[in-house]
Amino acid sequence: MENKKMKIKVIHGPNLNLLGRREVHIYGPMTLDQIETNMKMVAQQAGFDIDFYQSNSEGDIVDAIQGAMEDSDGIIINPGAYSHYSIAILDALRAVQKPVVEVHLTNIAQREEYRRKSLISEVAVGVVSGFGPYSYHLGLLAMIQILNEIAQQRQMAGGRPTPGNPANR
Ligand code: CA2
Repeated sequence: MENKKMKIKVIHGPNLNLLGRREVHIYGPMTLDQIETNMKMVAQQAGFDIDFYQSNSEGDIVDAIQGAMEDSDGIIINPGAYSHYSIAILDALRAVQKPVVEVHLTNIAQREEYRRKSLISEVAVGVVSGFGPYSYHLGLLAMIQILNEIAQQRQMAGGRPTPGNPANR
């Protein structure tokens, strides 16, 4: 039987639906649709399924993260402004126990004081910040690498999970 493809869930937080249409001087001219089209191409070429979700509501994002527990192998998330204060999103990401890659269009370390700290980074395998839409691309390459490593380790372990492996987060 053919192996089922691994699936990556990409979650975008509040206001990211406005990309390319407002504040182009900060976030660039590319729309969310364009970013997703590029990511889809890369993911499919690498043999992964990918799906996308955007919401302006914290609770809906928590629901989407919980959904990933059932249907996804890894999460790429730009939590938007929630990065800086949402313990609910942090808790959900911790609970799902899937690898998380956090992405930001801007370099949050260079921005206003209140944007410099992301609560979410605590549960992320890694963070890509400051490369505009390319942050998503780099985040996706990182996730592909992480999931390929997990698949390889599972194969070596004869299909059994490999406890204690940071890549399992
Ligand atoms: O740099 C990032 O990716 C951010 O997550 C973007 C968030 C911001 O609150 C974070 O501090 C850093 C804001 C996304 C808002 O996106 C807009 C796009 C176009 C027009 C208005 C907002």
